[in-house]
Amino acid sequence: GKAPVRVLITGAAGQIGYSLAIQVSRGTMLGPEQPIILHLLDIPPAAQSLDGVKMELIDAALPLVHGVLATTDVEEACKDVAIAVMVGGFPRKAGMERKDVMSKNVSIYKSQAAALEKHAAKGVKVLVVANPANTNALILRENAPSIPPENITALTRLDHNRALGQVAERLGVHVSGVRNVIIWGNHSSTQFPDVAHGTAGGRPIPDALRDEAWLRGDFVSTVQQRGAAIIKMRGMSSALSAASSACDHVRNWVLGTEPGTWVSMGVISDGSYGAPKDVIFSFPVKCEGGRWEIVQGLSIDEYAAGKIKVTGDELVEEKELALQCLAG
Ligand code: NAX
Repeated sequence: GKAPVRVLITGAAGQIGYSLAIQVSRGTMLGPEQPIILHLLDIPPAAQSLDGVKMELIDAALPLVHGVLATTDVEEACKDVAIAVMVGGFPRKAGMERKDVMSKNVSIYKSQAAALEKHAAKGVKVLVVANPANTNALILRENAPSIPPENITALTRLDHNRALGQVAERLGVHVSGVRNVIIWGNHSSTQFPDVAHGTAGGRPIPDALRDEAWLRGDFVSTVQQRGAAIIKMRGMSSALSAASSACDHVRNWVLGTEPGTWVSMGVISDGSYGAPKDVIFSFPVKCEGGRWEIVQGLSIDEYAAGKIKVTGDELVEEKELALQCLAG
């Protein structure tokens, strides 16, 4: 059989971590043939709960799992990991300034970047889930110069999957027939969910729907605000869908996207489509051989260009704030 791959999950005692640990363990992330060793990291106040998660993973008698390391030591957690899913972070609490939240995450991502750089396997692939996801990924990149920038990504696949789900519900078709939607920009309420190049049952989505008002109105705001809508319903934020989408992101990155299909990933921007350079920006990407590539040549109308500008501006602003925090 294959040698086990070490997969790091930070924030593993949290609610996404709880869902992600079992999904990874059942092969959703790396395939049903790939054995894994889980590295679960959290902070000392969550140590007991983290040990409880480890106990449950033992109890689930999982054939793919060849070991579970539960630790609060960042250096130990990063040792030889080939995949790192960064779910731990400092959430924004009511009444907190954006700058204060940013500075907490800057210090977390700075030290975790250093530990990854020092201890992770060569070629480690990093996915940042914790918010502000794009900018946390950028901080990680700034502080881990020996990790190739293309190996550091942020999660916008949940937004992408939400867009697929909304279109499928609206058309009354199965979600597997809907493809090639795009999330542009930031994983925040400025993101631009775009169906202009997407298809449903092989037909262009705009033709299948024939409802431009919905596509430019409620569709966009529903996808942008879906996280808040879930919190309102559950009293907790999205967790199973976030974990499932994180598995989709890594699986496509490692094992490839289907021919003729792209997905959305937050990746280092080269300025394609008028996005600002050197921020982590969500683009349509195709993956093959463990590498992603931004899909080129899509036409961008004035409406889309305006939306890309707004979310790009926000990312530049977040970057400036993060760099201020980094400078002290
Ligand atoms: P939880 O609060 O349930 O879990 C977070 C866990 O991280 C906690 O156990 C906490 O102790 C741990 N943690 C905090 N600082 C840490 C550190 N320095 N090292 C290791 N662990 C640390 O939050 P949960 O609902 O699981 O959400 C996790 C993160 O995902 C949040 O930042 C959230 O905003 C973000 N999300 C991002 C999404 C995306 O699409 N990119 C969607 C879902 C989610 O909202």
